[in-house]
Order: sequence, then structure tokens, then C-alpha cells
Amino acid sequence: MATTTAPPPKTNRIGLATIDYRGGKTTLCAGCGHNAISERIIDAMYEMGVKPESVAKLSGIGCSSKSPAYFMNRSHSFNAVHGRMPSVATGAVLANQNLLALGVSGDGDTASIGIGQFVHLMRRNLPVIYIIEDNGVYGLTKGQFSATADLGSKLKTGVINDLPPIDTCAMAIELGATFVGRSFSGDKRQLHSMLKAAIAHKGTVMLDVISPCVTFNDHEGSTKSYKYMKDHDEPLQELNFVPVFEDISVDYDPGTMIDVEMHDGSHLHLRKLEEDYDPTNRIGAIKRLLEAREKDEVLTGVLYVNTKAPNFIEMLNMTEHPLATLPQNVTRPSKEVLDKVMEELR
Ligand SMILES: Cc1ncc(C[n+]2csc(CCOP(=O)(O)OP(=O)(O)O)c2C)c(N)n1
Ligand code: SF4
Ligand SMILES: [Mg+2]
Repeated sequence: MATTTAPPPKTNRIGLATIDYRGGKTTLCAGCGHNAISERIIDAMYEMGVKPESVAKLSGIGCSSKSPAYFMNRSHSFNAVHGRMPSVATGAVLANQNLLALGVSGDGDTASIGIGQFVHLMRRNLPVIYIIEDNGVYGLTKGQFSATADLGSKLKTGVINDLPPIDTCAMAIELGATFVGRSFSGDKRQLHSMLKAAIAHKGTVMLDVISPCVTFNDHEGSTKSYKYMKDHDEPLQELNFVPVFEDISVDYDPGTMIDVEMHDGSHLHLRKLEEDYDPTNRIGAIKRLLEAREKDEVLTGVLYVNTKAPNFIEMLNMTEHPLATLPQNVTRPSKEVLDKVMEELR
């Protein structure tokens, strides 16, 4: 009897299949935006040919912070204390600059309890991709408002939010993050390109991804629901990412498109949907974000990008060899050196 063999799985440029980028089975609610973000991370890492073992997944506490368990189970992973992921990420990157650090946080984890750590991470331009899975509520503890909830938005119970939101994108741009974007878990194409560009960027990437909580914040009166995003999403550009290992052949009119060359030689093409928007203009980006809030628009796309600023590793003038793997004879001062130090302190 003839036997049929299944065709070999499709592989990427380092010979891995999508399954090599998968994680455990999700325990989040069906339809939760966070699950869609995990899928986009898997696709982007696969397509960029990132070695899973070179990635460090870092998170805090929340449904969002649980999500690194659901992708890339061959990568390093650290689930930190609530709101304290940035300091763990900083330590990991300084100890081993060869790691690709991917931080996944929530709006509560970042903008409420973690705001103190978040602001210091943003001002250092440490090479890290920081994703906020933003649903406007503390999903894990049953749906209380977080600090990104919009003024006037309503909980299922009827409670109205009477405090203005923290705009994490405006804050990140003001503090010094060098790649800042906002996206929506339901916008597969935009988020996919943004994540690939994030992998190619060698500085702080801050992506605020609106990610509806279907259990506690997807009703009428919420401004982080699927319906609200469908009605209020204002994309700034159509994104197309061309990785360094693919041929780039574009013929474009600079009036309609911006070409951003990333650190590794990849290109991010931003086809302008808003004629005057320049994502390299820091002040303009903050101004436009504030205007959007007045108009009840959710601006999405690449809000700000700067590929010229030095990152934290360069500023510290560190050795190129990862500190974590330096041999002891290099890291441990000899007795003579220690004696000399003691002598100087006498
Ligand atoms: C120190 C501390 N305070 C409070 C909590 C309770 N807690 C757990 S998750 C969470 C909020 C999570 O919200 P968010 O980061 O938005 O994640 P989501 O569940 O919405 O994805 C809170 C307050 C905790 N775990 N630790
Ligand atoms: S409670 Fe909300 S945030 Fe948490 S898994 Fe369910 S839908 Fe997602
Ligand atoms: Mg949340």
C-alpha cells in the first residue's frame, strides 16, 4: 500500500518552523486582545529569523504579564514583581547585551503601580522592546480602572472614570524613548510590521497596543473596546517593513512616503495617511497626540522614531563582550590590585 508523507514544515532563514516560536497553551479568556498580540510576536520573531534562545522575555503581574508563557518557550523568561519589570530588564540587558529583551506589561503594571520604574526605563534608551497590552483596566483583579482609562469612560458596573488618563506614548516620547508606536491588537498588518521594525531597532521601543479585555471592558461606554477602536482608530501611516536580508527596491515620492533606515540596515516604509505628520519630529508628535485626545481619536502608527540617539550601552561605554560571560580572571581583581585599593583607602 502506498504511504504518503507529510511535506516538511516551512522554515525561516535560520531553519526554524513557526512551532519553534510557540509557547504553552493560553489560559487567557477566548477573544482577549493579549492572545492576538502573542500571535503577532510569534509571526514577527519567526519572519525576522530571531534565535529563540537569544530572547529574554520579561514581564510583571497581570493577564498581560502572563502572556509571555504563551509564546517562545525556548527563550529565557522572567516574571517579575508587579510593576518592577523595567529594573529586571535593565539588569538583564546590562549583564548580556547580546540578548534581545522583550518586555510585556499591562496598563496597570506600567501606568499605575509601575510608573516610577517605567519613566526611568524610558529616559535611558536601553535596547529593549517594551509592549503595553493596554485594556484600560486591571483585568486579572476583575476590571478596576487603570491609569490609562479615559476620562468619562464607564465600567460595566456603571462607575464613571473622573480622572484624566496617562498617555504612555506622549510620556515615552518626552522622556527619550526612540521608537514609540501605538497599535491595536485587532490590526494584524500594522502590529506585525511595527513589531518587525521594533526587533531591528537598537534603543528603547515603547509600543502601546490597545488590547480589549472581553470580560471586563468591552461594553458600551468603554473606550478600549473592539467597537470603540473600530470607530475611533486613526492610523497615521500604512507600514511596510523590509528586513535587511530582503532586496529593497522602492520607487517613491517623498511627499507621500517616509523611508526610515533601521540600525541593522532594514527599512521601514511609512506611507503617509496624514500629509503633514513627521515621525522624526518629537515636539510635533507630542502636539498631535494631545490634539487627538481633544478629538476623541486614537492615533495609531509610528508616532516617533529616532535612529541616531546613542543607546544606554553606548553611553556607558561598556565592553562589547557580555559581562555575564566574562571569565573570572578578567572580572576578579587580583590580590595585588585589592591591596593597592586598600592602601589608597587608608
Ligand atoms: C504589589 C501588588 N499589588 C497589587 C497586586 C494585585 N494585582 C495583580 S494584577 C493587577 C493589575 C493588572 O493590571 P494590568 O497590568 O493592566 O494587566 P491586565 O490584567 O489588565 O492585563 C493588580 C493590581 C499584586 N499582584 N501585587
Ligand atoms: S480578564 Fe480580560 S485581560 Fe484577563 S484574560 Fe480575560 S479578557 Fe484578557
Ligand atoms: Mg490592563
